[in-house]
Amino acid sequence: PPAAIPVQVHLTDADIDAALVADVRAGLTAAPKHLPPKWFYDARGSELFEEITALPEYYPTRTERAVLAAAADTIAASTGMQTLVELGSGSSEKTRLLLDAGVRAGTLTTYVPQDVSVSALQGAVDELTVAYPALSVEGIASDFSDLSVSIPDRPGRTVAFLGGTLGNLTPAERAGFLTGIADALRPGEHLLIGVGLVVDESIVVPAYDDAQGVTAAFNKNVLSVIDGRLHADFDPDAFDHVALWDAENEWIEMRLRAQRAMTVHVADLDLEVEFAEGEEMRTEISAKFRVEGITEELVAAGFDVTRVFTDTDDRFAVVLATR
Ligand code: AVJ
Repeated sequence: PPAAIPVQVHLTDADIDAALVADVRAGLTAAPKHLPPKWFYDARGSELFEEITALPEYYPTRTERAVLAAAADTIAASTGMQTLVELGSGSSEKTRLLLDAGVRAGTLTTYVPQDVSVSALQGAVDELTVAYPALSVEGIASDFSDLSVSIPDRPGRTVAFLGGTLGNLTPAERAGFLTGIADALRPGEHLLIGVGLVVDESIVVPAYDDAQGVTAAFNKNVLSVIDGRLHADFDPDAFDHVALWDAENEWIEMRLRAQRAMTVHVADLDLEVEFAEGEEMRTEISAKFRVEGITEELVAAGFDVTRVFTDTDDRFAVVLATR
């Protein structure tokens, strides 16, 4: 096999620490308190997320995989993709469907997986370099929102943002992010985006509140991350996992609810935080979309929506947009 191209690292531990410090200070001193979902994903959190994707209740991952499997050749043909850039590639497991289709079509030469986790990225790059000897695989470790490094200049790009992660952004953040992607692309280049669709509450809530408690452990893990990295003394067991459907905003909101009044110390921030009994802190929004809504957002950002692929139950959409 060809020698692996080392992952390009565009964020240092110092950058990550500075971002964590700023996010935790802002979130724990706000009313109501909140923490951004990006800090779920240390090694343990990434492992728990992988477990979530295999749960019977968590339909998004397997549904998106089925949609991609059915649509991959059509996507390859209609994009003529030469370069596939994947934002937040993680393990790149579902992406193989697109890589296979791009290779079958004879157009794809380059895969650029981007992720915030250097270790996940290095593992994926090593495996893909062996599995796809004809492709050049160039890993980029960065914050996905840093689009000038996350979307390098290469010919014939299709940018993929899969898994429904767009739903973790607020509507205003989404608008800025989608516009930034449009600005990074040339006319005729593509964006492929996976989004969860609005489904009945009886389907979506269990997906974020599973019977085995894996999602609860994933949610509470963010407190262990803060304990470990900022020398805080959160007791994750003193919080309950909450997942609720916000029907007005059409998003799932995950929260952590304090079981009792307590004071938490965050040594590295020289911060003391009071929690009242029953106080809830938001840890994630996971917005679900309607095809008309995501189409409007993409058009507002400067894209044409070329194709919308969905599963037969209309639970998940893969949207192909063209700059
Ligand atoms: C990885 C952001 C797509 O929002 O469904 C899973 C994360 N949170 N269970 C999602 C998650 C709770 C997931 N994304």
